[in-house]
Amino acid sequence: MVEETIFTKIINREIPADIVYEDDHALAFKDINPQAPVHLLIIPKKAIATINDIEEEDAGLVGHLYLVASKLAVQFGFAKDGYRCVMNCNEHGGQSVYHIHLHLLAGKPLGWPPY
Ligand code: DGP
Repeated sequence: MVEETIFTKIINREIPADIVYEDDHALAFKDINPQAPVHLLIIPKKAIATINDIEEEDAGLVGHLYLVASKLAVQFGFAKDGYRCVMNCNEHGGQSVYHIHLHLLAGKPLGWPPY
């Protein structure tokens, strides 16, 4: 069984979040600690701990997170200027919440590489 994280509580409305998108399979909300002028998190409603735990049957769901990202890019008006989608994995990847999430960062030219 996957351990419940703060993101399950956000999905279940047990704790507040600034939700910007929801459908049957995904939720998107503003990051509590933004690293860019726009910093959204797009999560599946299904609790998957890390990228390592994604299974074949989740392929469509993970692809769906990117479709949500592109919709939000249009909605927020930064599709043309550009943006970055990042999913961190485990300690060296900088993952702190063990429920996969796509960071969507935008609103300024973003530096690369990220160190
Ligand atoms: P990561 O380090 O890749 O696991 O990213 C986790 C992100 O989750 C981090 O940028 C901060 C954000 N976060 C953690 N707790 C909360 C919360 O309670 N609400 C919101 N909106 N974001 C949170």
